Amino acid sequence: MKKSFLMLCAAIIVAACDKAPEQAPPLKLNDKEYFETQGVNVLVFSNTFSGGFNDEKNSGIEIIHHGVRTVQGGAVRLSKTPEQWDLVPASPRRTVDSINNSIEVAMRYADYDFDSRVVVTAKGKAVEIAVYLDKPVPEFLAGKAGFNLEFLPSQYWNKAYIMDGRPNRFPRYAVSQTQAVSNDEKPRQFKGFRTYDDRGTGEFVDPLPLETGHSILMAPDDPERMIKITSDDSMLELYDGRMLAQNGWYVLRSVLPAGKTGKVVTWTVEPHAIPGWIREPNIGFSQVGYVPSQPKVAVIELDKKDKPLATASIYRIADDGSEKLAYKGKTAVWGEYYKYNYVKFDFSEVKEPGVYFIQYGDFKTGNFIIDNSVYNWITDATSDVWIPIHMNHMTVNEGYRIWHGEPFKEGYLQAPQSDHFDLHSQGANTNTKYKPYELIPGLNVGGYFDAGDFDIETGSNISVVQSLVSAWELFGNKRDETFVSEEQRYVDLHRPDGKPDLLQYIEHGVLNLLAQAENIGFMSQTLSNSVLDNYHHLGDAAAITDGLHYDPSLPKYVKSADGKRSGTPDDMWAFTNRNLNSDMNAANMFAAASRVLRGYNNELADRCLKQSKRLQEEATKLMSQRGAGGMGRMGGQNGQGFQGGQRPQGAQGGQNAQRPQAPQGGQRPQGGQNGQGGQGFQNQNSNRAGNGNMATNLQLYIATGEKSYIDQFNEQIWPALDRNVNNSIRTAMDAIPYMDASYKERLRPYAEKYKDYLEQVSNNNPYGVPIGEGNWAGSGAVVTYGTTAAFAAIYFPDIIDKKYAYNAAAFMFGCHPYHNYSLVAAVGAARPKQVFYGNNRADFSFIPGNVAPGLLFRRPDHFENFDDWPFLWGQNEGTIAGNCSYLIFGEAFKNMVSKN
Ligand SMILES: [Ca+2]
Ligand SMILES: [Ca+2]
Ligand SMILES: [Ca+2]
Repeated sequence: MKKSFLMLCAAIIVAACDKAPEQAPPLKLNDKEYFETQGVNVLVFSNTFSGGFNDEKNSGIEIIHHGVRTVQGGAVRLSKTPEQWDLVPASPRRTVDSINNSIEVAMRYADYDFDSRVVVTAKGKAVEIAVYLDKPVPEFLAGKAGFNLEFLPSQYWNKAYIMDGRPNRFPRYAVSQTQAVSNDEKPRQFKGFRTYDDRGTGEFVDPLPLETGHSILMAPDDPERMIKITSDDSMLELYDGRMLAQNGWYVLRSVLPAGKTGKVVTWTVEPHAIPGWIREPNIGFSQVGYVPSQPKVAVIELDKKDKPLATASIYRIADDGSEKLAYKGKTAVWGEYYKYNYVKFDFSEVKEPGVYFIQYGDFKTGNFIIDNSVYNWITDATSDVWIPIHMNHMTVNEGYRIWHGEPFKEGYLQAPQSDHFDLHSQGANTNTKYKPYELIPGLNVGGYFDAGDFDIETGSNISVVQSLVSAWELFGNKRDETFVSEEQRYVDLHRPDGKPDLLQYIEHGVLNLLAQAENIGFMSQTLSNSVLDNYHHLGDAAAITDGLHYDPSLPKYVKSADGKRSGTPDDMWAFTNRNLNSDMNAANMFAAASRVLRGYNNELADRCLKQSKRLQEEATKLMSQRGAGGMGRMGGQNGQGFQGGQRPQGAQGGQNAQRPQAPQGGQRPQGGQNGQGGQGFQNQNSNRAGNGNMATNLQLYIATGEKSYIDQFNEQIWPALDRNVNNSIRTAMDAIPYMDASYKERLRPYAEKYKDYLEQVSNNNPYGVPIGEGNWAGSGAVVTYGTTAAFAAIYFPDIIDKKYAYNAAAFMFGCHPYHNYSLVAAVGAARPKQVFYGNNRADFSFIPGNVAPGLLFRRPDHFENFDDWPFLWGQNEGTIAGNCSYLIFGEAFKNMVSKN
């Protein structure tokens, strides 16, 4: 309703504007080094292409158009519709010329010794984009290299475009024409891998244009999206990138002419700016609702040109459906945070259970509930649906639907030496008794898919078991909504089987990790895809590989006569670089698991304890042999560096610094696609892990009662707390139930210090939680922060207020920048997010209970979370480790809330 009203206003303004075009303000280079006018931001390599995952659809020339980043990828590219693993340009030089209102960026493809430059200059309401060559395009790239600009499909599909006067419409689904071209003509992809399986044709698929011409007007039917692009010297070609990959964008490009130097392509790009446009307020509140006693504060995000209103109101929806004013109060200006201005509206006084909404000026939010029960269900979707769907090596059924069949029946091969994708690698030495490509027996059992992909990240799986053990031991959640049969390799959702789900989930995680320890001898880095062309799989996990053992003596795509082997090299690989920190984490986890499994599955409990002691001993011995100073202290090479990198916030160093780094074992140093789960989790847990055998010693003490373990723990914990209280207090609190009262008393001063840290974080931004700025957004860190804060409020209620954990919950459930949707799939009554980067992302859907990384920071000043485009993992992917740490958060939080 409101939107169509605004559109109408916009249309009227546009109509008026046609009569007085001189009123539209010109684009100007601002002090943040982008071109700006109200409603339009043109960024020129504020965000650079990253080497780790190549094209993340987050880089180059970008346009934030009426608040939405709808255009990106502006750069010289080597193909028509670049995919994720196509080469991206390095940008060795970026020069901002504020006098001439222009930015110049040098681009380089080292693989082809190919350099070019792009110069973007503001010219009135438009920018001119010009590509310069000092040397002609290399021969192989002639006719291939071009200047590309990409447009977000979900914001343009179904809208009109007009090319050289010919009207047309952006297609809702990818249905256009392609040609097959010899692989010899395909520019090299990332590290020489191929994103496609050519089925033996020797050809790749090359899209044909939807339209070509010299002038295109996009979305004349939508003033917020309308852009006019013209080129006198080059042909504009419009492509649909989704022909090759579901995450492709619409691409407009001009091929660079062969044999020429100087200014070779010139475009004029004019994004329409609605005169006087002001972004709608984003009224942040908890979609899940509030318990009566808690603080209730809405955070209202405002355009800087918007004038804050002095008051806001709370309306109650009465039993007869009428709306009654329940509270009216003053707003309080918090101030500026990046590009927006913030005011807060405290309505803590509203305590009566009921259904409410917020009214701020003309803006009315969706409804929310105040009641003591609102948080009761916050983890159910995660525990009953998301986690079991991510069980590997099982068929997973729900009602009438099979989520996936049993994957990877052929097992896992020893990885050969490989500088791999997804941040994995295998060194020259396998460290095992297996030869490269040899089947490692027993690994195709148990374990969890990492995230939106299907590998088993060992580090994540270890943390999953640890989280599940904590949930079991600390909160005793015996919920039984899932049928799990390891014998049948079958999972059925919503079917109780008399066994607590948590124990079954722990058992399932342990089965794979034990198989690694027993068959490999130590913890693998990962069990992952061998070929890139099935790594990006979307659909049934059981269809990723053919389930048959790879036999190189057979021709590709051919099966053996007995139907048991095939010539298709699709078997998964086990990456076996030994990482002592990972072994130490596993020792810690196995000790905890053995304790929980005792009495449920004694045989498994015995195996866990045996591996725990062996790995702890071996890792300790090997570490002291390696003799690095930090190791004894921190228990592993990751520990230290990791902590430094993590705090205060996530991937600070941002995309360039972090991503390309080789993985250090199972732990992703930074929010890699996977690490992620990791991320938030690791914030805390890797610290715990990083605190190394400190946490392991505690777990072994709890498991065995042997005094030597707790003596060592005591020797380690106090210096660790002295070094950095917020990194170690969670581990310290984990010990409270097992220690005497004097231990807790000795912790009190550290709880006081921790409170100082919480206070400091609370004041850093309007939302009062740590907000990350890495290229994997920061929900994980918020969850971790909230978990530790909740535990602290439980153990030290006289020191630590509940408000810190309440802030974290509110952020997750809707009180955050950009939009106010709950970041947890299907959780939050009125408006959870609708699309996530799960393995069903091609359907623009979600797997219930998933936790999105959330608000992705784009330099220099923009937070975003797309809810109509699932394919940006840094915003929308959930990970097994992250979602299990959300489970702990939920349990700790509910426990805290219930305490008076
Ligand atoms: Ca069960
Ligand atoms: Ca196979
Ligand atoms: Ca992965």
